[in-house]
Formats: sequence, structure tokens, C-alpha cells
Amino acid sequence: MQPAEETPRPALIPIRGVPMIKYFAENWGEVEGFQAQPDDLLISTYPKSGTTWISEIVDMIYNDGDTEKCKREAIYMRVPFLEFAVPGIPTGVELLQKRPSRRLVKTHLPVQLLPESFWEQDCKMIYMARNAKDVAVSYYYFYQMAKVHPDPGSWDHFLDDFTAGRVSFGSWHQHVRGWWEKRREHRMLYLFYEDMKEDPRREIRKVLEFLGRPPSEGLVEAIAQHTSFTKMKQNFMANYKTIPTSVMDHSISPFMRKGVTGDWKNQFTVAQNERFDADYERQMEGTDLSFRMEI
Ligand code: PPS
Repeated sequence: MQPAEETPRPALIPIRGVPMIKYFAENWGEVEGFQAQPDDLLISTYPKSGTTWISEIVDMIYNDGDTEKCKREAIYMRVPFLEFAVPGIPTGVELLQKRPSRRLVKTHLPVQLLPESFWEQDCKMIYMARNAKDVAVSYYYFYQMAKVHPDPGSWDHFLDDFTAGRVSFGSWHQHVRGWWEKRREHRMLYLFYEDMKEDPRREIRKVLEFLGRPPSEGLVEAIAQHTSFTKMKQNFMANYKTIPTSVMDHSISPFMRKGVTGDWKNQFTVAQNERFDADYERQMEGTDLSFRMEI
């Protein structure tokens, strides 16, 4: 029997063929009809690719490096999650409708599911991608702690599901490729988690330039320090510890888990790695998009 406060982990429900968290799928009409504004900035990622990190960086830019202002609210209030819906909690769309203009909007939607209004309004977009192996590992631990997901089963089972796109938000391969193609025709900055790890200051300067802000070195330094993994892990307004345990249980695995590149080597067996690489080559064939699995 489940303890009284626990609800069973619901199965995913497909939206136009893309598996989605049940509550998100049930609220899909609201998301599809969302009205973007021309000065909205969209932050788009496949799950576990550094969304929170880039969100905190952008919010710091929007607040001219004032860390106190950035600590006024939790990250999920400052940068609402467009398709978020869980019973009893305001939806992402509800939160966004209450935000003042120059809204920051988080999404994990694959490019084909993004509400039309973002394209119609020609909103600026930042996409952040992370290598598939580290994403798979991070996602496996996140599935366990964030109970809106189905039970991931064993690591081997989850890795098969991930490879086949049978996870929430669907195929990693199609996600990174879809957004990569779209950047050719839209105002989009496409960033990589590995580049951000390698040289955060360089990548922060890119974001400043994309947003049309002067690249003041003082501001770059303040952002780099405030958004280091160590600082963000301790920051209650960034580390998701204010979410009820019934939704995210950090005792199973913390949201701010390791924050490194190459952790997959501690998780993949040699056989899993070989299988993954063979499939990866097939699924990534014909693209000029490439990832670093270590730095
Ligand atoms: S979510 O739930 O999809 O929005 O999660 P997301 O924020 O995209 O990804 C979580 C992973 O990003 C790591 N993280 C960071 N790494 C480096 N520096 C900073 N500042 C940072 N903030 C978050 C976080 O630890 C998760 O990765 P793993 O590999 O699980 O540690």
C-alpha cells in the first residue's frame, strides 16, 4: 500500500507522439494556446541539460548582477516552466500570465511542439544542449527523485528507454537536432553545457552579446561566481529545495547532483557504452551538430 501522502507515479501520455508527464499532457490545451509577447525570452532545453544554470545566468543579466534581487524568488517563479502542471500548484501558464513584461520562459518542448505564438512574435531564444550520456545519467536520477515521472526501473532499462525516446519529452536526438536546424532561420543562441563548464566567462559574454548588453567584466565576474555549481547548490532560490518532498525528494537524489561533464563514465558499463555509441551514430547521422562527452 502507498503511504497516505503518496500518489502512484503516473504513466506518460503522448502529445503528437511525444511522451509527456501525465499532468502536463492533461493541461496541453492551455500550453498550445499560450500567447507569447515579442519581448519574452525563451530558454529551451532537453531536460537535465543545464536549464537551471542558464536560467540563473539570464536572470542575473536581467537584474544587472544584483544577487539580492535574484534571490527574491525561487527560480521556477522567476523563470516559469511553460508546460508545467501538477494538481494543486499554479501551472506554468498561470505564473507567466502574472509576470511583468520581459518575461523569461522555460520550456523542454521539442521544437515542433512549441506554441505558434513564439514564432509569430519572433521571440529571442536560448537553447542549451548537453551530451546525451551525461543527460541520460542525470535524467535517471531525476526520474527517481521527481515523482511525477514513472518509475525508471533499473539503469539498464532506463537507458534503453532513453535511447528509444520512451521518456518524458521524447527523444534527446530529435530534440537537439530539431532545435539545431531551427536556429538557421530564427533569432536563437545555441549553447552547450560542456562549453559553459569549460569556460563560463566566455559563454556568459556570448549571452550578453546575444541580449544586446555591454560585456562589462565586472558583471561577467559577478555572474560567473553567483552561478558556479557550488553556489547554486547552496542557493535555496536555485536548488529546488523549496519544492514539497512529495514532488521532489532530494533525499533520493539531490536536484543539484554533481554538475560535471563525463560522469557517465561512472555509470555506463562497457557493453552499455558500445550499444549506445552504435545507436548514437545511427540517430545522429547526417547532422553537423557534434557533442563533447568529456572536456
Ligand atoms: S531540469 O529539471 O531539466 O530543468 O534540470 P536542468 O537544470 O536542466 O539540469 C540539471 C543538471 O544541471 C546541473 N547543474 C549545474 N551544473 C553545473 N553548474 C551549475 N551551476 C549547475 N546547476 C545545475 C545539475 O547538477 C544537474 O546535472 P547532474 O549531472 O545531475 O548533476
